[in-house]
Amino acid sequence: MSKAASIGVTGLAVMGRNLARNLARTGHTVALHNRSPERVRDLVDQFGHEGEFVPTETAKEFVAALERPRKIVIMVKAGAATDAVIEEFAPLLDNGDVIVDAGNAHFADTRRREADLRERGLHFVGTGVSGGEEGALHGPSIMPGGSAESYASLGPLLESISAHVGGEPCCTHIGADGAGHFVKMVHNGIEYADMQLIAEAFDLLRGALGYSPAQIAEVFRGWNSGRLDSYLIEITAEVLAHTDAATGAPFVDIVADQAEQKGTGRWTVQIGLDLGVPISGIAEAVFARSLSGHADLRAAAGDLAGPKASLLSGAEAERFAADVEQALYASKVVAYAQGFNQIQAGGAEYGWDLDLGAIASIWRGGCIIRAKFLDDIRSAYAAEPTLPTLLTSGTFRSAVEDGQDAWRSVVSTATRLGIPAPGFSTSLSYYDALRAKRLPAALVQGQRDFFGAHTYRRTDRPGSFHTEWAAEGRPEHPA
Ligand code: NBP
Repeated sequence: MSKAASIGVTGLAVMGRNLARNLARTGHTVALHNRSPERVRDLVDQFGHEGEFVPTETAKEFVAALERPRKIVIMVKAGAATDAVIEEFAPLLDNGDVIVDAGNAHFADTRRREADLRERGLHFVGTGVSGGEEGALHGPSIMPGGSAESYASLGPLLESISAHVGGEPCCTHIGADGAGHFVKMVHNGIEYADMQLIAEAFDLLRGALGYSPAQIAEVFRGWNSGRLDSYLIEITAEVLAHTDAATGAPFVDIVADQAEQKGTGRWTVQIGLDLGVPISGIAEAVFARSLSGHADLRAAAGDLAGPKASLLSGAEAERFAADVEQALYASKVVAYAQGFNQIQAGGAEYGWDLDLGAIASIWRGGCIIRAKFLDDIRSAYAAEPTLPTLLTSGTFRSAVEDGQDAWRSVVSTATRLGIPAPGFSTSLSYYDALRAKRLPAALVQGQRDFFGAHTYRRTDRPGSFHTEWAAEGRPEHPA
């Protein structure tokens, strides 16, 4: 008779298998299950020596292998498969058992599932897991939602397998029901923006200075030893330095320039719109991927005229790489400021008591956006938990204010040379819009009142006003 398993994993494709191995390597006894039992056998054959596994073939066997309260991690394709697996296991479980969905579920589905399972006496913990397959094996960033009670029994287990930074686990209880998956969704939206901004920096260095991918890799390596130090900058340098074995060409030049997406970035933007949070940097990143994929549209418009452009020269060329670093940093601050505002708005809408500093803290290791930068975000929220925007906190304010001339210069160079830089430009516009004393929104309200009697508020007295445009609004036309 095998030892009772402290946790079980069902769904043993790449993510589930690596998470199960991570749990076993960390000293937990792990029950294994998968719809097709071959995956269970393969895992035990290849990695059985790594720790204590309890292989099972049926749902009943799997449930029987677990100590109580049972903890089952589901790691299957998000959507209908998750519901199917929940319905397979829930009837076999007892009050107080915990079902963890570690797939990339939409947080609204997680809220629905949590409410349903709570009614049935079970805990449901929608959990964001970031870091891809390597993270799952060596220590991901883990964002569990669900009840505080479920975290009391599950948390130590998850913390033990998460990445650690400075001895602290990259896992914390995010908040009730769908909070974990919501935060993971915004994490992915920020990841889209971060990647887009880095890609724009590459395009600008190439288009304005004529640098080769290998030269740009060197620039990025330099940046990676400063304030932009991050996993994404590090891997970008690797990708840019890579040569295609078949052709000898820079790898980046033989890859089709159509970026794909699995959908979490799109969700972030959709929810941003629903919550009314301006996440323009994240939205531009999602649209930039979408635009890149419209091959027919691009082919049809490919011969449109552009500016007569030549490479930069002289002093402008000399300082351009440093300017791009400043623009990248400032635009990145905007992307994170917008993402954290969306998290704040989600917390307010769904009644989650979110600790923004703790969220920044668990993104410092294991996940794709891990970066030194997140330490500063953590400090900013520690100093002021209800900070309205990261842009106004000490470190970020001074960095962005000091870098704004370079930021503006890079955006105007991009415009002058006809190099698309949607992430840099929209971030700068966001910065300028936030600091503007008056916005042309006043005129938009006037237009709305004119054609639709939508009313407006005045700057000089409270209340709601409408102008009788036909009677008093139209100026006399000269005869
Ligand atoms: P997949 O998303 O490719 O899913 C494959 C797994 O789902 C297999 O175990 C498969 O069983 C199972 N499954 C399916 Br499909 N339909 C099922 C059903 N109706 N009933 C029971 N099981 C079913 O695996 P993955 O790439 O390992 O990702 C797992 C989860 O982790 C997803 O939600 C994904 O979004 C998320 N995630 C992935 C990454 C990543 O880098 N890949 C990162 C972060 C999160 P079978 O073996 O019998 O076909």
